[in-house]
Amino acid sequence: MSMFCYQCQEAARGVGCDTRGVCGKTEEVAKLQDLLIYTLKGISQIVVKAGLGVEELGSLNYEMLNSLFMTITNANFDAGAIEAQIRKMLSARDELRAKAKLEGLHDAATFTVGTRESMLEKAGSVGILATENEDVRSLRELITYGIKGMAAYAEHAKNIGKENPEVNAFVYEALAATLDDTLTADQLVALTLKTGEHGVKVMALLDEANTSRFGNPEITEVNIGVRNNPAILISGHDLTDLEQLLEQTKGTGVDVYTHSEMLPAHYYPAFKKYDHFVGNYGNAWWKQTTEFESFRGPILFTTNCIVPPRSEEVRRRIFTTGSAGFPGCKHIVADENGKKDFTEIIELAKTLPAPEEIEKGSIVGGFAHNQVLALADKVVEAVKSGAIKKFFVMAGCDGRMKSREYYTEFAERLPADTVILTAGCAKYRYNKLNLGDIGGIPRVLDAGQCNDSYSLAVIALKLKEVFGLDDVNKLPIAYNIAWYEQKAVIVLLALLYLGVKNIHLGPTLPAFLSPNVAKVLVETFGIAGIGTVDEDIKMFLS
Ligand code: SF4
Ligand code: SF3
Repeated sequence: MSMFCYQCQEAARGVGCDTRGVCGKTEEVAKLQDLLIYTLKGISQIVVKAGLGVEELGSLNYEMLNSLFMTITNANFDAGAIEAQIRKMLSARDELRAKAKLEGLHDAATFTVGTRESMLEKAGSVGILATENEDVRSLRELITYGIKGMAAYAEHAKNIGKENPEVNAFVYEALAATLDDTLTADQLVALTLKTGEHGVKVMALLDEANTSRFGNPEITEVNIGVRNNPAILISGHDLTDLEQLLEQTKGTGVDVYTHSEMLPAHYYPAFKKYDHFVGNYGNAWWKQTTEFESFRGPILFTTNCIVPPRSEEVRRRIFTTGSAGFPGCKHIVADENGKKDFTEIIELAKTLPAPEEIEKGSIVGGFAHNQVLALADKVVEAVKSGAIKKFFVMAGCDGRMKSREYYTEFAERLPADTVILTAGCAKYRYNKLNLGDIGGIPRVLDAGQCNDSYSLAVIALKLKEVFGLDDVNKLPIAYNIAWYEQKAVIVLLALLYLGVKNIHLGPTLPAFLSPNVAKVLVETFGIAGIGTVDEDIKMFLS
């Protein structure tokens, strides 16, 4: 077997990708990502064993986050960039080890490699399958994927100048633990929950960072049509990149549109002042193969989810920044102050035609915690009067699989006295349906990006308080979550930590859950998969 990866929902045959990723990841990139993760584990062991505090580690904290982020599904396909990151992290590791003078370190903390060839050879023996016991492997990977999602959110917060030392410290603690062969399955289960606890912390941190810098999201109608100017499409999750792009395109005659997970940027007051911030173009990430063709202008990827472009013409229009990368696409690096120069993208946009219209009209969103709590009286009244019978949290990710049509049908067939709470790119399965409203409250309330699932938890906890309940599971809220990549893993672990039970997860359960680990999740938390739309609606409403 040349590679092995099973970290996302589209893992080949529901088992794992072993020759080339369904996502387009090559064997080389998969192996280099494995080696990068292995290196981070080695660094973590040194940090933990030497008892180093995160405040002593300087830029290493950020580089850990960035490295983890580079290995998230669909974030970085550039072998050269990953190789360079391995070299950077190996030299940081060796410097740390020289200072710490520790005995009995794991191979991850001491191995050496030279050429790319030797890296690939080393990677072959340190990947996922190197852990033989399938339950231990399953728990180690579950924790590692949670940490990847956590790192992505921590990196966004850090870009806005917000850090939580506890989150940084936990990244080392958790990664070091994945090398520890003395830990029992029970101890790893406990660590999984602790990962969820830090997931709540990191989402709270990012929420604080975003809202303190850009204001609280508010109800917003977002245009989904186009204007007749050249334009740039921005995708991914990083709002500081968007802010810089909007500033630099001001007065240039170039419009800016969001794609996929960048849509919720329109809900923030800080971005409403830009007249050239026109609207959202297209749908969830996986539709980019056709939508980027019709957009015609340059595209800036600030994070995942990149799909390998079908043509050279589209590839030439794609730019990446931050942890994102794709071979042959220009990568824009920040200077030491975090400033990025997007001139080349803007100049290219001016030479290209305006986007082709693929839709008309608008969609509504902006229902993060502050906005929903401002409407709390109305919501509580609607629940008390019976106008709203149940809320359905349908947050998470979208993906290519046909089985995801389930979520559109589910939304369509829910009774008219139910409300969908959503966040993440899962929303594109139903945010353009005409589902109406209940006394002025829209039936689909979009809180924002996947990290804004935090808002949904805050709303649930507030409702619990308002209704005087002792358990969040007594609320009329059902959880039918769709997942794809590792950010959804940290969101799920955070919800479990908050005590949410009976979460349904689809369209398929993770391939990385061994039967025994899946059994623990089912028995302890009531986690379940999905069935047919009609049966599930009946089950949720009963
Ligand atoms: Fe396969 Fe998903 Fe891994 Fe890509 S990220 S190689 S699709 S399991
Ligand atoms: Fe989407 Fe990739 Fe997960 Fe942020 S952009 S939710 S899939």
